Amino acid sequence: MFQSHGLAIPSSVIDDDLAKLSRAIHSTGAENLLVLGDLIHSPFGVTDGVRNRVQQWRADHPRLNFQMIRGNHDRAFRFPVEWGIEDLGTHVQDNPFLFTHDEPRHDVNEFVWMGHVHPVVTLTGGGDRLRLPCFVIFKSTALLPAFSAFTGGYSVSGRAPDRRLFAIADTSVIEV
Ligand SMILES: [Mn+2]
Repeated sequence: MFQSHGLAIPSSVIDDDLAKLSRAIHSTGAENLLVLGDLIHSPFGVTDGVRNRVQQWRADHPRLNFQMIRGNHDRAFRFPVEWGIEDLGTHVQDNPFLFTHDEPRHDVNEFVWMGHVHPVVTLTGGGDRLRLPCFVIFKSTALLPAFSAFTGGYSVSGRAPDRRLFAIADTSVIEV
């Protein structure tokens, strides 16, 4: 659910994102959903249509525990009560993990999961270029890929000794 520069994005993008989320919830049997910030890009993009669509989706998942950490884009946004979101503030600790949006915390011993950067990796081969969202895993920090297909990303490339890259290719996650 991202709206670029305050413009409303096509409702099909929101529908696709929500459908993908529903598939992930059903296939994993997840009871808890934790969003690491930037659920919305701009409050101006949350039209009545968007608000209602998410409300409808939420009603379809009544038993889901929906939690979120605030991102820089939605730090001041008042999430509709009907969305049923538990606001966890800037970070949450769940040993041995710490979840945050964009505030690296080097004062903790936990393994930190972060959003915000949403890395992508470009694979080349046979004259083709494929740009895929990816996880970047460092020794004590991991960067999550964006969930929405509408989101851009920070390009990472090449092998490095201090991190591993895992690309999302359709329904598979592969180390590259
Ligand atoms: Mn962000």
